Amino acid sequence: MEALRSPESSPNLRKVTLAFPVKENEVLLAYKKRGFGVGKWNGVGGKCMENESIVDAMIRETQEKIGIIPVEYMKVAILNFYFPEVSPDKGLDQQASVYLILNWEGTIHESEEMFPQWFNIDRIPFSNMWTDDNLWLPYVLKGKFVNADFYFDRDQNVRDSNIRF
Ligand code: 8OG
Repeated sequence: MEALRSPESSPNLRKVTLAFPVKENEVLLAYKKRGFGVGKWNGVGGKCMENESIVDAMIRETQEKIGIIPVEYMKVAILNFYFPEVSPDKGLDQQASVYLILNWEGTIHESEEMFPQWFNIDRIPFSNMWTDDNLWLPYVLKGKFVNADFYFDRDQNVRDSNIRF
């Protein structure tokens, strides 16, 4: 059986960003209309480009996907996603840097890839999200920093996790 990949054995995880605009007791989620994670509600984000900083990627992805430019934001989590049952060549293993966006310029709008909607933080649609999200999102929305490793099966369900607060 293949050993679980880990931060030590996979130091070069693909870097991705994930950002959640927040106001009062609401969080903005966006419905993914195509690509990886299609059909799920999620924060907004995507892959960092070569030679692009993580913050620059977070700002670019947010602008591309929901039309706003983050001006005040905070990093709230580093999440390592592993797919031990899928060949590493597929590039599914990745590290997400997660941000809350506290202030922004522009108007939130739909794009070809995502449909945005505000949700009360007590009514987040976890049953239509990645299955790890209910293990960390409630904590970061309450101001905790989360550092975690999640191991997924072929069906994109979490089969193991290691969460540090
Ligand atoms: O560029 P692309 O859309 O493929 O980037 C994937 C996006 O999906 C990126 O913003 C990170 C995010 N994402 C995962 N896995 C998970 C997960 O388990 N939970 C959440 N909330 N987002 C995830 O790739």
